[in-house]
Amino acid sequence: MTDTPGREPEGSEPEQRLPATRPPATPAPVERFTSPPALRKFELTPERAAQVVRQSSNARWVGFLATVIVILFVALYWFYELGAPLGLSEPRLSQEITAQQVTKVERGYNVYQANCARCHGVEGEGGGEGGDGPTLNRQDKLFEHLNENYLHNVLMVGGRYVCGNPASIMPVWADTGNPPGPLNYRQIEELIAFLRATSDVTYIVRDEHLLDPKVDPVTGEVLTFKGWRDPNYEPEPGATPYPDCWANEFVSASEPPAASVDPNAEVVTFTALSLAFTETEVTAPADTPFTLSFDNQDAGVPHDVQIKDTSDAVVFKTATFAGAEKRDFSVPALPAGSYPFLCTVHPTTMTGTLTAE
Ligand code: HEC
Ligand SMILES: [Cu+2]
Repeated sequence: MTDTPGREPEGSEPEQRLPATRPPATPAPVERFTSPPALRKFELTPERAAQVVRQSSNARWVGFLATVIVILFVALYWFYELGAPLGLSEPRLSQEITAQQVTKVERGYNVYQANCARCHGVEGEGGGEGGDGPTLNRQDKLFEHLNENYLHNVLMVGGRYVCGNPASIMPVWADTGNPPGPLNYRQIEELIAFLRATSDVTYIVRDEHLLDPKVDPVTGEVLTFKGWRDPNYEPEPGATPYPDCWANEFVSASEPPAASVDPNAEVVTFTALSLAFTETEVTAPADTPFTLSFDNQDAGVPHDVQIKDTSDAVVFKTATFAGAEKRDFSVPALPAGSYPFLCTVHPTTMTGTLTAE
């Protein structure tokens, strides 16, 4: 080879150059596509031939089974993930959602018992020992009034949201409220899940931190609870919906007609202040009608006076109204004796005895 083709030094071989000449193409002989005779020297023995047949049949089986396994796996996984037909199993995702819902309710139960039961009652029956919260477990209330949105707002804004009473004793609960309360958004969610939980599911009382089921130390059984809301509840046809403000729940219930008060009758005064009757021992004239003057001094809080006889039958009940307001009622003649009285809004804390003599 040289760097300067055509100018090779004298006497050297002439350089071969492109395009290189090719020998003319001759058609390839047919034998070229068959194996050379040397390779066919050894024929397959019949044993070897049988072995080859068997092996390829095995290989086909392996392939077939592998395909079947893959198909079965895909089918089973499909049903596991999306639910078997005919409702034989639930889709995995909705199982997971149910399980998380149960956990939420069970945690919400603990949050409720720790924070709310003292005012709203262990069972949501209202009027706990710490203050006087309204009932939360009434079906007509849970049906629509206590919806998720409303509960969110009440826990965010506090008791003043409920009836617009700025002096409400229920504080703000959410830590995003103003002023911030003690519960974070997860606890609020859990509380709402608990308050809306249905009564057809039995939940387990769990330890707040470990989530272990709590066991009754006496019977050794796991403690359980049920939701409050009856999922099949339907309001009576024509029933009025639950009032926007819980205080009106009592006001709208069977009011005694406002009878005209006899100006000459003796006046007996009942006073409600700070969720209590200021006088728990009251004296009234026997066998003669008298005027019950009820002075409700609790602004925004409904109270009433219900007088019973010793057999627990109601002999008289005033209207239920929010204070601060004073109203007079005519009480029919009572035979001499002693009569327990109470406020039906706060039946556990507001009680007293009326003596007719
Ligand atoms: C200090 C007592 C007290 C505590 C504790 C308390 N509440 Fe209340 N709650 C009230 C009072 C009182 C009202 C009525 C508001 C008003 O009109 O002043 C009320 C109202 C409500 C209402 C609205 C009820 C209705 O009929 O519209 C809901 C819901 C509620 N509370 C949930 C809770 C929850 C959940 C907790 C626990 C985190 C809780 N409360 C803790 C006293 C309390
Ligand atoms: Cu009362």
